[in-house]
Amino acid sequence: MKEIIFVGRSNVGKSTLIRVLTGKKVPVGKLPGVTRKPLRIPYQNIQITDMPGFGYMSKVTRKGQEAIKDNIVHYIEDNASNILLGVMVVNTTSFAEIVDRWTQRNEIPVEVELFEFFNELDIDVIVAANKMDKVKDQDIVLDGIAQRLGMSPPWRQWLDKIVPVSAKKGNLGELKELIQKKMEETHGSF
Ligand SMILES: Nc1nc2c(ncn2[C@@H]2O[C@H](COP(=O)(O)OP(=O)(O)OP(=O)(O)O)[C@@H](O)[C@H]2O)c(=O)[nH]1
Ligand SMILES: [Mg+2]
Repeated sequence: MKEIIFVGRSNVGKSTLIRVLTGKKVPVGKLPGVTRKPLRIPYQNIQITDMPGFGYMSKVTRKGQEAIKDNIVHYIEDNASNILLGVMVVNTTSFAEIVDRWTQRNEIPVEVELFEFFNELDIDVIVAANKMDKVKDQDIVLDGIAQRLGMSPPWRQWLDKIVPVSAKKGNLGELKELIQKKMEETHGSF
């Protein structure tokens, strides 16, 4: 079955977003590390996959975190032919700071790596810029996200790639329409 996969750092709101989108009672929580293995949720004639988050999690060692990231990469690799779309969820309030911290250490930030990985595998990817309810200078912050993912600002040039949302407020912005469009585009080919 074709699938749309939601990935992102832990606690960014992947599961909450899927809850709003599908209306299904997907487990969510305040602490990072709620979703521990890929959870498949039926949605129309496809499945939505809620992935565990990568990065910091209470009670998980650095090595454990690394293993979770590797599992995500392998999952995408193994299922690439079935994946219609990747939705990379980011916490808009902390994205720039985290990416810059990694870059200063000469490490490739996981979100940048994953974004490029989807592109390499020719899988369409949308960045859901979540927690917009907490963001003040929205255009400036969204420009910063675009730029760090290799898309030159202004972010509004990338309306089919970057979608501001607030899962907590039930605001999916254009995400639902973009997903619908993607599903219709591929209709008939599966
Ligand atoms: N302010 C705000 N909080 C949000 C938003 N979306 C989710 N949250 C909160 O963020 C926390 C984490 O939400 P989850 O949906 O469990 O996050 P997740 O990305 O699935 O986390 P893991 O499963 O641990 O990887 C919860 O306390 C949510 O209420 C949002 O749009 N705005
Ligand atoms: Mg989750």
